[in-house]
Amino acid sequence: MSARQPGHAGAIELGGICLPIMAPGAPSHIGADEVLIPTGDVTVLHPLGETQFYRHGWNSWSPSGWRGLDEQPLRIYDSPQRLLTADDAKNDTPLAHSGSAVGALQMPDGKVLILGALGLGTPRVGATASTLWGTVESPGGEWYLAVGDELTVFNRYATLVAERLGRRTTKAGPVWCSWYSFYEAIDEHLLHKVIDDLSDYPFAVIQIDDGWERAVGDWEANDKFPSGMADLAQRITQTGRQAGLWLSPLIVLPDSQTFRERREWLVKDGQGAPLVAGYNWGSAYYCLDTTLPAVQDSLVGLFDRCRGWGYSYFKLDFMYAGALEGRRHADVPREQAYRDAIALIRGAVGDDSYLLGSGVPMLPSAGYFDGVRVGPDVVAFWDNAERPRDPSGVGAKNALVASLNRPWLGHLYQLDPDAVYFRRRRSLLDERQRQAIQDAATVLGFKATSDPIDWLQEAEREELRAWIEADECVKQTGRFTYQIDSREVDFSELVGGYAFPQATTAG
Ligand code: 9PG
Repeated sequence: MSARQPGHAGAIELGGICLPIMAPGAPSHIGADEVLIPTGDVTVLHPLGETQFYRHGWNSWSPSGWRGLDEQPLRIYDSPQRLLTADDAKNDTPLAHSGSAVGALQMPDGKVLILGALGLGTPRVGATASTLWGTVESPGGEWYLAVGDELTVFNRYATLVAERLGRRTTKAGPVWCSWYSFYEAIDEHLLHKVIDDLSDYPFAVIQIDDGWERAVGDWEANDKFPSGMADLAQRITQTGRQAGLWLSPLIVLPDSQTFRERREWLVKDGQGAPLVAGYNWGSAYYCLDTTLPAVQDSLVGLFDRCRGWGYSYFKLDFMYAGALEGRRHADVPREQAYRDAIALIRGAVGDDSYLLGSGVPMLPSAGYFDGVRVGPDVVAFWDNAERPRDPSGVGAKNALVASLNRPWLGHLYQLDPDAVYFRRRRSLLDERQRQAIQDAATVLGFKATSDPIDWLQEAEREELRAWIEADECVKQTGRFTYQIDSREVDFSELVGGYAFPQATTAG
């Protein structure tokens, strides 16, 4: 029987409610109020009406959070280019509340009804006022269906995913990253000064971001780094830090030598032309076909080279491109093609390198990445007024909202909500907003900043030092509430009542 044909129709009782179910096979109980259902298309009838739905985004930058079923679905509006980069564009629709891998409905007694996939196959979960449904593009893991306390069932779901896909437990110490101060305007002279100024601060990692490479696709030092990348790594490691490097190893820009000379290495679209994998740097970019042996050899060679330079912390960006639908050499389901590629990279960098994923598909990254970005890019202002209906747009608010809606992913890898600012100059964040992003990094357990020491006032330097030295005791007490040591932190007001401005168009 095909996974698409319902092989089972019946009703089960979970948490005191009767739930008629159509599924490929019968549910089996693994607890009083939780069942596993075979992979395939699942529909659960529910009595909850137009309640709140939890939508989970496909990759690091995709919108995640709770929305009323009577509201507009949570998604990226008005920007098809952005959608291609920051969510699963193929499955996106303005016509349904739906998301990737897991979804949940709020019950009147405060519990939730959750449906989550325990494997790959590009699972989707959506809801209407009377159904909670799951679909897969290709057969994957089983479904987890449960009723219970919100934190309990999400944590249980993540634990079951980790049992099947794996989890990494290596933790990175505090990170200094070049992006959120200098962006691409880095050179070795500037970074030498930054590294010297940081010498007295207990950062564990100094990570060079975008701006060092010849081109996206050609991973050699550009003219701004005449001493080479090994020299820079050495300056970092000789002060006792781990040297970190940004790469987007699966994508290429048209101005790269790789694109010009290795056209046969690219994933193709339906017409046989190179598949457009997204837009950034003012251009379309393309994706390497990681099922090709020549591409695999090139990736292994690239990471051997970076390890040889002395880097052991890698921020791997725009990785979702390896999981886009397209024509590849081997006919492998797209999330599996991605997972095979990151398994290869993990093998090449070794078990002792730290891999931070950015723009990664969330579930398929479990077991290989040590840390994962869980929201869009932060910036030193609160909201992105120029893109009001794009929750993936850069901004402290969007980064905070997405990240704080994903704490359960912490069972799979470290959660990076993006950099914290200590500087008050060159920032438009008010103190409450600034403190909230600092607290989010504390509660999610990944501490990073981009502030160069000479941008900070004396008091800010001491705040930074105290934060990176602190080892707080954190406990989640509710959806958006935590205890940090003896301090209660409630993000609800900043993260809760998030709603789109009035819609101007439907799509
Ligand atoms: C370097 C940057 C930084 C940053 C990453 C990533 O959706 N988008 O179009 C989109 C574009 C850029 C982007 C994220 C999303 O930034 O998140 O930390 O490393 O690349 O170029």
